[in-house]
Amino acid sequence: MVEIEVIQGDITKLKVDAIVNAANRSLLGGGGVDGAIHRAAGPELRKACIPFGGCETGEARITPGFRLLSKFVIHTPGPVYIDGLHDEPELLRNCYLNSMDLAEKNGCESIAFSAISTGVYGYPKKAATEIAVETVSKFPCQSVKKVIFCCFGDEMLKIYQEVLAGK
Ligand code: AR6
Repeated sequence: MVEIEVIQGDITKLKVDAIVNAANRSLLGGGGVDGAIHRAAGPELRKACIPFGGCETGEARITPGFRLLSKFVIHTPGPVYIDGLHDEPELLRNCYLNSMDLAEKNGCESIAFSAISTGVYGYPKKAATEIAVETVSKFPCQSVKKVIFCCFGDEMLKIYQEVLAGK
């Protein structure tokens, strides 16, 4: 079974095989964790994303990590939360599934997720965390041995800890 760890910190500092970026559909950078990842990886990251021509919500693309310590960056645009009745749960689940799939296809052993859609895109934090934890826990991992949920603040950390403890 895959090992799941929750940490609080900056995902750009992690030395793992892949970090997952909460991107937008342009894949060309933005604010939040996306901006932090592009700044830390350097301009090569944006150049590597241009040929994709964007990415649909819930899908994922992989690039090298360039100046990051992580070997790869997996970019996935999460859903903008409207009211929960616009396929948001399924789209968010797809972000985690497609990211795990790319990590597997690229032989990753460790992967760190940011809390996709829980910032600017407004997904209720606890509901998003339940989807993240459930989807990753049930994923049929082969090469991936360790999944890290990287929380940026106390509130998010507490929510992940509660969800993992089944509360
Ligand atoms: N390390 C880890 N987590 C972080 C970091 C960091 N350095 N910085 C922020 N977070 P958001 P979204 C957390 O808004 O909601 C961008 O402009 C943050 O606290 O980055 O999916 C994109 O280009 C929150 O819990 O992503 C899109 O346009 C989580 O990362 C849009 O925002 C996600 O927050 C995507 O919105």
